[in-house]
Amino acid sequence: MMGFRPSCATALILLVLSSTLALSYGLARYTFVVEETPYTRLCSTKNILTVNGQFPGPTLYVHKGDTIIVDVYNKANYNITIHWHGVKQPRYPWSDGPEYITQCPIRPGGNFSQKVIFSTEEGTLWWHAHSDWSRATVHGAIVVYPNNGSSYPFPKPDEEFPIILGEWWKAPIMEVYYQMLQTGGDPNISDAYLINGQPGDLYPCSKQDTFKLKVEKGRTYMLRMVNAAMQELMFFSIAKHNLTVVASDGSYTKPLTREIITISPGQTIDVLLVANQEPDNYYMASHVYASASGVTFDNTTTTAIIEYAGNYTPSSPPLLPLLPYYNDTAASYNFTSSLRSLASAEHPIKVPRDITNKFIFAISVNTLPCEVNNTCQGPNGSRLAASVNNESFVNPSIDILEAYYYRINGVFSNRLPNFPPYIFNFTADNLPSYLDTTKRGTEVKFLKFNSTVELVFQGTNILAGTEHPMHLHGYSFYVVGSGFGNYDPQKDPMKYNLVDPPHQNTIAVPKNGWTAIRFRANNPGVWFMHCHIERHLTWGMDTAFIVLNGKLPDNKIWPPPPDMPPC
Ligand SMILES: *[C@@H]1O[C@H](CO)[C@@H](O)[C@H](O)[C@H]1NC(C)=O
Ligand SMILES: *[C@@H]1O[C@H](CO)[C@@H](O)[C@H](O)[C@H]1NC(C)=O
Ligand SMILES: *[C@@H]1O[C@H](CO)[C@@H](O)[C@H](O)[C@H]1NC(C)=O
Ligand SMILES: *[C@@H]1O[C@H](CO)[C@@H](O)[C@H](O)[C@H]1NC(C)=O
Ligand SMILES: *[C@@H]1O[C@H](CO)[C@@H](O)[C@H](O)[C@H]1NC(C)=O
Ligand SMILES: *[C@@H]1O[C@H](CO)[C@@H](O)[C@H](O)[C@H]1NC(C)=O
Ligand SMILES: *[C@@H]1O[C@H](CO)[C@@H](O)[C@H](O)[C@H]1NC(C)=O
Ligand SMILES: *[C@@H]1O[C@H](CO)[C@@H](O)[C@H](O)[C@H]1NC(C)=O
Ligand SMILES: *[C@@H]1O[C@H](CO)[C@@H](O)[C@H](O)[C@H]1NC(C)=O
Ligand SMILES: *[C@@H]1O[C@H](CO)[C@@H](O)[C@H](O)[C@H]1NC(C)=O
Ligand SMILES: *[C@@H]1O[C@H](CO)[C@@H](O)[C@H](O)[C@H]1NC(C)=O
Ligand SMILES: *[C@@H]1O[C@H](CO)[C@@H](O)[C@H](O)[C@H]1NC(C)=O
Ligand SMILES: [Cu+2]
Repeated sequence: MMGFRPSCATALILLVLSSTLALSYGLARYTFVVEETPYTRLCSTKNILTVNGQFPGPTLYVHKGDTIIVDVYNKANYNITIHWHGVKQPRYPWSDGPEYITQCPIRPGGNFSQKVIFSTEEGTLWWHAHSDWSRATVHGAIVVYPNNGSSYPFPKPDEEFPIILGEWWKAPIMEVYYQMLQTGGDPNISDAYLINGQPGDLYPCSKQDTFKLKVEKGRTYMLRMVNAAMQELMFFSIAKHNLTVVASDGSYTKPLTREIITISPGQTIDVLLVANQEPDNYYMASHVYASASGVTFDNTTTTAIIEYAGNYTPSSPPLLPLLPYYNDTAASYNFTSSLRSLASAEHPIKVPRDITNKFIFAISVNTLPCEVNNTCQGPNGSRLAASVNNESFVNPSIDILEAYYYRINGVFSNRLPNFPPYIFNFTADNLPSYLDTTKRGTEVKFLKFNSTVELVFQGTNILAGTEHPMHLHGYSFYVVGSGFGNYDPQKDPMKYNLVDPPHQNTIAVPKNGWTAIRFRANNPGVWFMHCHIERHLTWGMDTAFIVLNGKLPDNKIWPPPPDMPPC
């Protein structure tokens, strides 16, 4: 996988060309050309959307606190937007990227110069398309190094590599997407999972291209892991080696040594790998953690190979790690709930203690009646949907940010309930089917600048309980508590961790359980919040926070750039 660095020539030309670009003086500049490129996997070739012809796309290398410009050109036949996942973009939602939330899509032939403002993030993040389902192939890693004068809070690894988990359909992803919309049922499952774009040699026609990580005995490697899969949480392990987690979602963690990790779609995890075994070839492997009963999933296993340097006859096949069973909720939850912020003097944390806004958001998969005839492929001929507090989010046709900024009425409304509108045993078995349905609308939530938010996500067992990796744009939040069953507002807060909770931008709410997060609303703008399982996002498990401007000049959003894509 090729990374790339900005071209000084481009920066110079632009500097000479335009005084309106004075803001960009000195900023590193990158070019992303979105185009259709033929790729062969699993014995067949199809065109996929790529950035600069690469899949996975180019890795961006920055330092903490940098601001960069990415000039995005759409040379494909699909609308596109690019999101910088986990980058807070202080006061600058204009470049955040989710279509119809902060911008209209860049249409075929269009372009958009996106300013990406790094602030407190340090570690690994990623970028991906945020338009229809194009993120399946339009994604790449972002490496945020410590800034000048500081260093990693652990011994510097000898080498570092992005490890990007992906998901591959033999059919064009847009056909899978459109078919799901048309039938109203579940989308077709994928044909493979990928490690750095390759399925690995357990799949047909994949042996020679299997990703290989060359290591030397005694050295330490940092794997910058991204789960870019569309639909699934993943277990990951390396035969005979431990993995020591040191960061997640661009924040350092206390070192956590495990044989197996779980990573949610949207999440990033930095792990240290010590090459301390006999020189040989060892598999790294990943398959799903999928616990919803009655929901089919791609149960294949992707692999890559750790190849030690030296003269030896490698085991053939290499040793395969033992991964947990697909529905091993205990293994997944054990890992996710064991993450802790580093919370050191150099990397302090600030968990809000006095809470001004408390919300409980019930998150459900639902059904809606099929339009006109009753033959959709959801349960009982229904159309599948999903909701937050019984509101299934509908994308507007003008983005919410511009509608808010220019005061265009009728695009969204702020009536998302603060608490679930119906109280029932959310996680009970065999819930009555009248609970299946949901309202639809474009409902958001306003927050005053500098308010302190506690948000409890309550999973439900409507249709089938499953995990939901909830992602918030514009912020990282502290995960102060979680558990199974129904959240208890009296007892559960007493068990919160306010000392070293992990600082995440994506958190998997456990199956038939709850997760409590806290954040200070100090980044004004329009910030999408959604499940990072792609079908749940499409079905409407989404909302947005509109964080209002504060009183001081630097508490207000910047004005928009001149080249916002038109609606
Ligand atoms: C970028 O888009 C603008 C506005 O549509 C257009 O004027 C300009 O020519 C485009 N630039 C390139 C290099 O395509
Ligand atoms: C770090 O900053 C110092 C002082 O500002 C400077 O002398 C040094 O060259 C910088 N190092 C790098 C790698 O940029
Ligand atoms: C989805 O799967 C069905 C059943 O195997 C198949 O008929 C259909 O062509 C598939 N659709 C796409 C877009 O691959
Ligand atoms: C993995 O970690 C455990 C517990 O720290 C330790 O006992 C074991 O030796 C380690 N294994 C390897 C291969 O490093
Ligand atoms: C995966 O699913 C297929 C089809 O349902 C089944 O035949 C196969 O046994 C499963 N494989 C594993 C490893 O569970
Ligand atoms: C996991 O799946 C297996 C096989 O389908 C089943 O026997 C077992 O009860 C399931 N475990 C849980 C915790 O659901
Ligand atoms: C979580 O997993 C670790 C390591 O496998 C184990 O030591 C610990 O007991 C588990 N904790 C729970 C609550 O299951
Ligand atoms: C009725 O259902 C069929 C089969 O799913 C579908 O192809 C057709 O478009 C539907 N008709 C309308 C008017 O929605
Ligand atoms: C489907 O319809 C049957 C009969 O009306 C009902 O018993 C069942 O609960 C329904 N299932 C769902 C998932 O709505
Ligand atoms: C809710 O449902 C769960 C699962 O069936 C059950 O264990 C629990 O006792 C129920 N809670 C209440 C308050 O009824
Ligand atoms: C935000 O609130 C905190 C705590 O009340 C206060 O210390 C801080 O000054 C406020 N910040 C701004 C910009 O208002
Ligand atoms: C592409 O975006 C434009 C502008 O929002 C919209 O009108 C059009 O319907 C979109 N096309 C598709 C295929 O979604
Ligand atoms: Cu979900």
